[in-house]
Amino acid sequence: MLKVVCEDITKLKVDAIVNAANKSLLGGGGVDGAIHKAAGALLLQACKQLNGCQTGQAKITHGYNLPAKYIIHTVGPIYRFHDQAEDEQLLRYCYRNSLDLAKKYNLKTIAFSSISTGVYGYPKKEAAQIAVSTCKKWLADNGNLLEITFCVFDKENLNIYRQLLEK
Ligand code: AR6
Repeated sequence: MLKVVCEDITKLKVDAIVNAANKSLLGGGGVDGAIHKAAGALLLQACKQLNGCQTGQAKITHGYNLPAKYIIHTVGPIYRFHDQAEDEQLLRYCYRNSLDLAKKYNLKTIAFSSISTGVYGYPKKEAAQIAVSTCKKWLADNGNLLEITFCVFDKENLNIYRQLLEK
């Protein structure tokens, strides 16, 4: 199942939330900053043990003070840093690798932030199309194993996801 909510992702009670991190995994601004602030200092300690993360890859930690049990940290592409096909591919990998990791941990519910659509500059509509199509395909390939929530933070993105999910 796929759905969209417009909320602060740090408030969601799901098995895992997906953080839009950077390669250092040591925190930053945007949703990453909000997650580190809400999860507490133990998250940073755990992230320091992970040795960073490549673009398109995903790593997992506990949720610490969050209502979510786990945090999956993925690193989206910086828009136009690579050519368009590569940007798209890397963003797809973020979703797919996060879902594979959730499956590996036997999780049932996962909520994604809109990876790369803030500081990293990915156009919201293009990013949402990639997010929805990748998740739909993953669910079809994996027997609808997970309940997937897209957690957006603004009306524009909410409307984009609503339209895509109605189809
Ligand atoms: N809950 C849900 N979504 C949020 C929240 C929140 N609390 N706060 C922001 N968003 P961004 P990126 C949305 O910039 O583009 C960080 O510094 C926001 O509206 O957080 O992948 C990292 O450390 C936007 O749609 O992530 C990296 O250096 C979306 O989250 C860099 O930014 C993603 O925006 C990653 O950039």
